[in-house]
Formats: sequence, structure tokens, C-alpha cells
Amino acid sequence: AGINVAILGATGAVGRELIAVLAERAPDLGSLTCFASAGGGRRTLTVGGREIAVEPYSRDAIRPGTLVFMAVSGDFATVEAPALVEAGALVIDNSSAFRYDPAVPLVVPEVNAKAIGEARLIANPNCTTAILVPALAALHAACGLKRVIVSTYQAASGAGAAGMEELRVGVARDLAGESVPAEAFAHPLAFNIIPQIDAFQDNGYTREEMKVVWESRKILGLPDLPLSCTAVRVPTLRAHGEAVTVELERPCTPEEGRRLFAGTPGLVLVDEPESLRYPMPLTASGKDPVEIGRVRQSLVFGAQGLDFFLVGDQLRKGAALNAVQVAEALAAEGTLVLSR
Ligand code: 11C
Repeated sequence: AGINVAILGATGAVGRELIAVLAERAPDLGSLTCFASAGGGRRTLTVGGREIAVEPYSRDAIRPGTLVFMAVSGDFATVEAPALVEAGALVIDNSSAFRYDPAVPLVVPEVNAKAIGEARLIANPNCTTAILVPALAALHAACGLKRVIVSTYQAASGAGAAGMEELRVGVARDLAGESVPAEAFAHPLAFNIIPQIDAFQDNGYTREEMKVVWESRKILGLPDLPLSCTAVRVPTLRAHGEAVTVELERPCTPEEGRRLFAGTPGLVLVDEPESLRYPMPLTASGKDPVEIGRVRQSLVFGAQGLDFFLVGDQLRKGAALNAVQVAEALAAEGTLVLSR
């Protein structure tokens, strides 16, 4: 019999993507039960042309041995994830509630599947981190990372289904000469860019920028890696772009960098400037691999530096796909033995 799976937060952008990714990659599940907030009552969702029943969540509805994907708020996960683990579930949590807890593995399977060990609660990283670390890990293994600078171009989907809808409505209203709403974002996003994602911290960086720092260091196992990030919201729908500059311990030519990226699981090299092919949200959206290209020798760090650009689907590798890959890693290691 297959594994029993539950999705908490099934009606959100990440929840819906989890349903789609599981249908593609794990069609033989024992069962899939979708939950949303208890207040919403019983309802149905249409995902990929299929009608999916959505149940109001209650802790007791999760049977021991269930694999639970949580796509809910950090506050909700803080309470429910440990309770479900205690009740015998295996939980993969998409929120930031447990990412910085040293006892909870934070996993991008291409990079640190081994960190999972015997854990029954695994944290899924922030989307911006998830699409970045495979390239950084490959560079570190080949040439040693010395310093990293990242600038992001983040899509509306990072603010969930409400963010995507606000952008769609905002563009239509702006074109009609009407006022543009700003609820999911601090300012109207249509025809704008916003250099603020999440709350400002005491050091002047935003929490989104610090997530990239904290999470990349933990996943790469490089707690002191000098890394800084500027995170910017742009009016695209569901794929984040990142301009990355690295300084390396050893020289690396752009050609070597391209070869390295082309051979790295989870990345697809799109780097043919002569035919105008490079990573873009329009080509990366809805796809599993992170597009990487524009690989250049850094004008600042010379032979030991590279500049490049990557784009990854925020809802796929940035969230749902990575979570399902964590489950696949558990299964591959034989640790997806669900009952204790
Ligand atoms: C954004 N990266 O683009 C955020 C969304 O920590 O899982 C994901 C937040 C998180 O707004």
C-alpha cells in the first residue's frame, strides 16, 4: 500500500502546487487528504482539471503514520507541527517556524539530503534560498566559496495567491486609469518594483534578506560564509530571479562555471547570449529546474570571481517541488517508514 499523505493549507498557492506536484511525481499514494482552515467548511478545489475535496482541519483527522505537508502560517505550524509529530506523523513544514532551530534539518535535497537523518520534522527553506543554494553548493565543492552577494527580483507569488491576484488586478486597473490596490504588498506592484520584502530588521536589512543569509549558511554547512542580499519585489507572477556575484578561493573561468552548472542536478544552463537565450521568468515558470546563465568573469574579483543570473519557479523548486523532493529523499534512504 502507498503512503498516506495530508496537505495542510491546500487552498493556498503552495498547497495547490503540492497537489499538482504529487500528482505528477507520486501518482501511487495510498491516500491524499487536503485540509484548509477549519472556518472554511467543506469545499472543493480544481487542480489540473481534477476536483479535489478539501476538509476543515482538525488535529484528530490526521492518522498516525501520515506524511504531512504544511503550507500554513508560521504561527499555525509552531503549534501544530510538534503536536502532529508527537501523534506519530512525519511533517515537512514550508513555513519559517523551525528553519533556524538547530534540532530541525533545513533541506534542499540536491545539497544536504544527509541532514535529514532520523528527523520527523523537516523544514523547507524560503523560496529565494531554495533556488540559490544548488549553484552555490556546486561552486563551493569545485572552487571554495569566499564571499557571495545576491540581488533578487521576486515574483508576486511569494505573497501567495492573494499577491498574484493583486498584481493581476493592479495591472488591469492601472491600464484602465483606476487606483491600484496595495494590501499584499507595501505599495502597488503593477508597473513598480518594491525594495522591501518582509519586515525591516535592526541592521537595516529586511527579514527576507536575512532569511537568505541564515538559511544558505545552514544548508551549505558554512555558518560563517560572508553573504549579503538585497531582495526586491518585481511585477512578475511566479518565478524569482537572482543576480549573484561570488568570490572563490580558487580561479574559475566562465566556461568552467557553465560546465559545472550544466552538470548540477536541479539546474539547467540557459546561456546563449548570441541567440538571446538566458534565464527569464517567462521560460522558467511552471518548470522544475532552475534556469542559470549570464555567466561572466567578475570585473571586481577577477579570475576568482563569477557573476551569473538564475531564475526558479517560486512555487515549484521554491516550495512544493522541494518539499516533495524531501519526501523522495526520505523514501530513497528507507527512512520513510511512517509508523514508529
Ligand atoms: C517572498 N520568499 O517571495 C517570500 C515568500 O519564508 O517561506 C516565502 C516566505 C517563506 O515573499
